[in-house]
Amino acid sequence: MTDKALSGIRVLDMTHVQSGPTCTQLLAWFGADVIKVERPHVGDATRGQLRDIPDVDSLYFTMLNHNKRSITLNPKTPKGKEIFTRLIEECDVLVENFAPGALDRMGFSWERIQEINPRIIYGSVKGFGPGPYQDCKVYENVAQCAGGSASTTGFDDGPPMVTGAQIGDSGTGLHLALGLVTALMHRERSGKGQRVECAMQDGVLNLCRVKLRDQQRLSQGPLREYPQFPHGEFGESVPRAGNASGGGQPGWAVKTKGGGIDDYIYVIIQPQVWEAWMKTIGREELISDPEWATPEARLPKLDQCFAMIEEWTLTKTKFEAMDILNAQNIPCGPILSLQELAEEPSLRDNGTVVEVDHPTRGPYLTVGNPIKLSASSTEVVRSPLLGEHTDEILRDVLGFSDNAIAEARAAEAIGSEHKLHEDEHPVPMPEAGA
Ligand code: CAO
Repeated sequence: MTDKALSGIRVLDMTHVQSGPTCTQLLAWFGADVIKVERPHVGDATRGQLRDIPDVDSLYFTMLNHNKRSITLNPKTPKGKEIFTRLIEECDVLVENFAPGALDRMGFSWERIQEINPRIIYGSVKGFGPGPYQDCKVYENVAQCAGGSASTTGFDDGPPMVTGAQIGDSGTGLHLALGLVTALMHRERSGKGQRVECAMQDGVLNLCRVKLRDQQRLSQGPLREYPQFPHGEFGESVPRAGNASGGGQPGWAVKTKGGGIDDYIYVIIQPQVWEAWMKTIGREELISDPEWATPEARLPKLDQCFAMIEEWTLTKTKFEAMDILNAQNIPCGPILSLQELAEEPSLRDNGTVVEVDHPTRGPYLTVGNPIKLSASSTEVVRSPLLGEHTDEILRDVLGFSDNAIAEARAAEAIGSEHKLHEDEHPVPMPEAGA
């Protein structure tokens, strides 16, 4: 791990569910020593959520907590507070995404944390920033709705729609990871830590930036690239745009041969490829026809353009269409199902889809690090079992003796899961520190 970009950085990871864990997983992939603190005998709630195999850590948990070590610790007990304080002293970054005020209620306000370690960087995810909703608990879809994504996703005649991409949770985790690394760089110069806060609503709105662009354009007239133009109605706010492109080039998802639910290809009509398009679909007469030849002429009848294209794409599979269109530099992309993505050899080859072995669940597929650094490669290591590294962390990071560990356990500051696992599972435990 010594050559990794973040090696030497120690992260006290108080995160749970999805938003926080995605952030600390990225830091771990870049080489930080991420110590995940979990409630004794309970752990991150996702360990038990959406379980596919009884009594085994769920894929929800395993896929968000790679390359971390797990300690079970209760900072609400007197001995637990002592240990947690020592960990704050030894760590560079503390990250949490509890409901507002939870860490303060444990006795660790930002002021107290700074007092313990003025160099520490404290990152947190909350649903909302300061304002009327600052005390609310928030999950993914709530953030998508509150951040502008749901009102602008879906079709004009349908309800607001959430998206499958976890832009509220994983999107905010990404924002936070950037904030933490930036704060670490700032600490190099200032010697001081700082607080980094990311609100899920803000993160989603940031990803909906172009929709706020459109909101302001709307006051100058209809949004001519939206499917509502020219026949539909525009109200006072940005409407749902179906599959229309969010940029300046018209695009749409058209059906392909096969008739399956994912037999579609997304196609874009740039002015410079109009000729290639018309030749490909056998409508050469429209190349120079003034009714069709310019973007302005096509704009009011984009639906007819895509209908013509679809007549052709219906004669090809999405992969055949890809080959033909890419050869002519026509921007397009197949609608890929998760099954197709899981089986795609190029994603396996470049480490984006990875198979990982786990001592109690066996092999499973996961998404590896999508950020590739040339001098800091990522090896995806399975997620830790609950409390797997409790003793190791107390010994190696805090210098605890066996007696001190036993005392902490007797005081119920730390859990005894590691022992429980050994009793319950005949599978030999992996080496600590994996
Ligand atoms: N030892 C003892 N207690 C612990 C502990 C530990 N190691 N770790 C956590 N706890 C306690 C907390 O102190 C808290 O107790 P109090 O309420 O008494 O202060 C309690 O566990 C539960 O924490 P929580 O309120 O954060 O958890 P929840 O399940 O009720 O809410 C969530 C979950 C996600 C809605 C909430 O944490 C939240 O809004 N977080 C911020 C936004 C966020 O990240 N959302 C993304 C979630 S993923 O979709």
